[in-house]
Amino acid sequence: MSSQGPRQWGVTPPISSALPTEPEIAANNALLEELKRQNNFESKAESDKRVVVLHSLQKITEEFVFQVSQQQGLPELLARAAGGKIFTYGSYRLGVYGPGSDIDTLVVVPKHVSREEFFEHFPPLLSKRAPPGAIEELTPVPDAFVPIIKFKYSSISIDLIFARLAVGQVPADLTLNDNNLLRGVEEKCLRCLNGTRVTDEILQLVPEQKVFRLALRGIKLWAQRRAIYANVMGFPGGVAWAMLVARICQLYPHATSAVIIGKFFRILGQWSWPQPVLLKPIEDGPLNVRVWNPKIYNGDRYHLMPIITPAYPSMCATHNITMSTKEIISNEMKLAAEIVDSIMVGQLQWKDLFSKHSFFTNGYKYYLSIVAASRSRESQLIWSGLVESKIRLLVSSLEQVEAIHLAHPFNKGFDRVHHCRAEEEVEKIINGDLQFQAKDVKTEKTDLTSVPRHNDAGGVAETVENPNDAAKADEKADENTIYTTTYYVGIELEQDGTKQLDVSYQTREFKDICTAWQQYNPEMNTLNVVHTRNYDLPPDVFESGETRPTRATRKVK
Ligand code: 3AT
Ligand code: MN
Ligand code: MN
Repeated sequence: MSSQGPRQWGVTPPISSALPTEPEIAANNALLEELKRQNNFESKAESDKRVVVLHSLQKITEEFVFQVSQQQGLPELLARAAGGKIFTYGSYRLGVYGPGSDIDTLVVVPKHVSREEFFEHFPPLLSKRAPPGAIEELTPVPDAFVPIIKFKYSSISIDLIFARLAVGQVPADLTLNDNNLLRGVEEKCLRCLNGTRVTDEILQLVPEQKVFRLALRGIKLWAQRRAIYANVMGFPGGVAWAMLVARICQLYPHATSAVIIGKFFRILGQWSWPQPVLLKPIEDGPLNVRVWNPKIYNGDRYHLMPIITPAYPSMCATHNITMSTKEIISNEMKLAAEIVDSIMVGQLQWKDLFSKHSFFTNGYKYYLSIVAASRSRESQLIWSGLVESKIRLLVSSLEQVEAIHLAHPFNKGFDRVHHCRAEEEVEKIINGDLQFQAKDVKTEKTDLTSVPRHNDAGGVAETVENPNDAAKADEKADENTIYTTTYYVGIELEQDGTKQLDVSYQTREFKDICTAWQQYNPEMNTLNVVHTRNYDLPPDVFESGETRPTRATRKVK
C-alpha cells in the first residue's frame, strides 16, 4: 500500500472525499436530463462529423508542411518527417461544446515553416483537399492580434490559428505541455499555443473529467442565462468559468456534477477575493516573460477576482472584472446557491437554475444607452467592436460617482439597422431614436461569447470581425442607412437617494477614449450616451411574453 495517501488535486487538500449518495446521484441524473432538454448536447452524428473534419484538417496540415518542406529543397523523406500536427482548444477541447459551437483549432509546424507560408498555402490546399463545396466563408485574417483563418468546413465553424515551434520536426505524438518547447518561439506563436496549453492543463488538473464537463456545462448555461458570461464586458469568459469549476472539482474529488455545482456557488459566492483561484502553484519557466505576480507587478494588485491560468506563463483570465461586475457575479452566485439547495431537497428543479436574467424586465430604474453608429456596415463592425471593448472603462469610472452604487453592463450589444431620408433623422437615430428602424431587419444581439474581438489573457485572443449575415438590408440610393449597436448599462443609485446623478464628465471621458482611436472616422462614426428610464426601454430588448416595466402611476390627489 502506498504510504502517501490519496493524491492531492491542486494547492490544498480536498474539503471532502466522500462518495456520492443515492439522492446526489438522482440529482445528477436530473441535471443531465435537464441539460439534454435544453439542447446542450449535439447528436452523435454531428459529433462524428467533427471527428471526420478534424481528421481531414490533420491530413491537410501534414500535406501543407510536406509541400513547403519540399519547396525549400528538403529531400522527400525528411519533408515527410517534418510532420505537422493539429491541436484543439476552447469548448471542443474541454468537451463542453453544443450544437452551434465552433472547433478552435491550432496548427503546429516545425521551424522551417513560416506564418506567411501558412496564410499563402493553407487556404488553397484546404479548398483543394476538402470535399467539393465543403469549405465556405473562408476568411483569412493575417493581421489580427492573433492571426487566424476562419471558415466553415461541412457547415462546422472552424477558427484556425498557427504556431511554429523551434524544432525540426513535429511528430504525431508531440504534446505541448513541456515548457521548454516555448524557447525560441515568437510572441504571436506563444499566444496561439497558450489556448491549447491552458485547456490541456485544466483537464489534467481535475480528478474526474466527466464530472468536470457536466458541471461546466451547467455553470456555462447558468452564466449565459444570467448574462454574466462575457470577458470583454467585465464578466468571466469560458476559460475563467472552466477554471472555477475545475477548482471545485479538486476540492471534492469524488462528488457528482450536481454536487460540484452546489459547492461552486456556496464556495465561490463567499470567496475572499482578491485571494486568487489557482489550480496549481504558479510555475516559473524558461522565458523572459511576465508571470502573474501581485507582489512584483503593481497592475496585478488591482485584479478584483483573480483566476489564474495554470499553464506557464500564468496569467489572470479575469483582469476585466470591475467592482460592479464582481458584486453582480457574487450576488448571482449567492442566489444560485439557494436555488441549488432547494433543488437538492426536491423543492425546485434544475430548470429553475437556468431561468433567464431580468436585466431589462425587473432590473433598474435608470439605464445608460451607449449608441455606437456608423454609415456603413463594415465601419460599424470595427467601430462597435472598439466601443464594446471600452465599455468596462466607462463602468469603472461610473463606479466612482458618489450617487452610483452599481453600474451593470449588459453582456451583449443590440445591432439595429435604420433607414432615413434627412440629416435631422440621422441625428435622432444616433441618439437612440428607433422610429426609423428598418422594418425588415430584426434586431440582433451581438454574442460576445461567440464573436471574439479583443485581447484577453488566459486564452487565445482573436481580433476578428464577423459579418452579420442575418441583417442584409438593401441600401437604397435615396435613403441613408444607419447602423447602430446599443449597449445598456443599468444604474443602481446609492440608497439615500439625495445626491444628484451627473455623469457628464464620465461620458465625455469615455467618448474621448473611443474617439481618440486612430480608426475612428468622424465622417462615419458617432457615439452617444443617452439616459433611458426603464419604461422607455425599446421593445426589442424584451422577449415575447416578458412584462415591460411601466411608468409608476401617480395617485391623483
Ligand atoms: P463555443 O462553444 O465555441 O461557443 P468556446 O469556449 O469555445 O465556446 P470561443 O470559440 O469563442 O468559445 O473561444 C475559444 C477560446 O478562444 C477561448 C479563448 O481561449 C479564446 N478566445 C475567444 N474569444 C476570445 C477573446 N475575445 N479574447 C480572448 N480570447 C478569446
Ligand atoms: Mn469555440
Ligand atoms: Mn472560437
